[in-house]
Amino acid sequence: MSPQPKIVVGSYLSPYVRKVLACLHLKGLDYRIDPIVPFYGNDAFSRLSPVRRIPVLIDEDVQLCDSTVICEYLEDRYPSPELHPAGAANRARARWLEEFADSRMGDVFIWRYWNQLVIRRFVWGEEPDQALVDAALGTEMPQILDYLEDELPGAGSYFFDSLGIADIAVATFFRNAELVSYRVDPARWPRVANFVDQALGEDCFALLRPFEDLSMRTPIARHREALAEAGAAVSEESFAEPTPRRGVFRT
Ligand SMILES: N[C@@H](CCC(=O)N[C@@H](CS)C(=O)NCC(=O)O)C(=O)O
Repeated sequence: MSPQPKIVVGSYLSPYVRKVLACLHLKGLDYRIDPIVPFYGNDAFSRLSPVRRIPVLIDEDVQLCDSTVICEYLEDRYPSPELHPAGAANRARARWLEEFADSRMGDVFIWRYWNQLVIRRFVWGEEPDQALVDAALGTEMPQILDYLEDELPGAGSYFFDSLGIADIAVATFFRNAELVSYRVDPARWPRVANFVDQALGEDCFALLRPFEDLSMRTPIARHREALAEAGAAVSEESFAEPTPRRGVFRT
């Protein structure tokens, strides 16, 4: 009997969902997606994800939360192609870059920037806090870009020999930034600008673009239907409900 396709719970617009989808693609694994915005998760979603965050992976009897946990599970269970570099020191550095992306880039790119411009408007019907957006654009994003510019080995390069988990974890945040019209200044951060173009041009990201663009221009209540019509591999069942709830960690 052929294995059931994996189910990924979470919107195409989440950088953490995109990270998992990119890993699934690179490993050639089939999946279906329940493209929910996490605030719209129902009670069954709360049981699946006790902190009400996406992504969640359901792989037959295995249910996992957190993009890093999910990608490590995929790496353990489907080791080829390997998404971590060879050698203990390089593997540790790749994990650090992934952690830096998930935590620091997540904080700035998503909570201080995307949250203000997209979530506040389209989930809660609130105006953005312009001071937070300005601080992100003027101070915090440049600090992150300075750091990444130093960490990248050279123009046209990934962090290690070939596209891997560190690249995926970092690049995914730039796609959200791009969706709200942010572009890396190539004169100030040439390595990062080059890295972003190259990484986001890889099939594992590029194939998701139409579904991300569609999600951006479609009211949340119609995401699932519109994505299915556009050919996304949408799951049969959904963990969504019509009314949003505030998140466990932040409002
Ligand atoms: N560390 C988690 C972070 C996941 C996360 O923050 N997901 C966001 C969507 S981009 C979410 O579900 N937010 C809802 C909330 O925090 O209430 C991971 O790597 O999966």
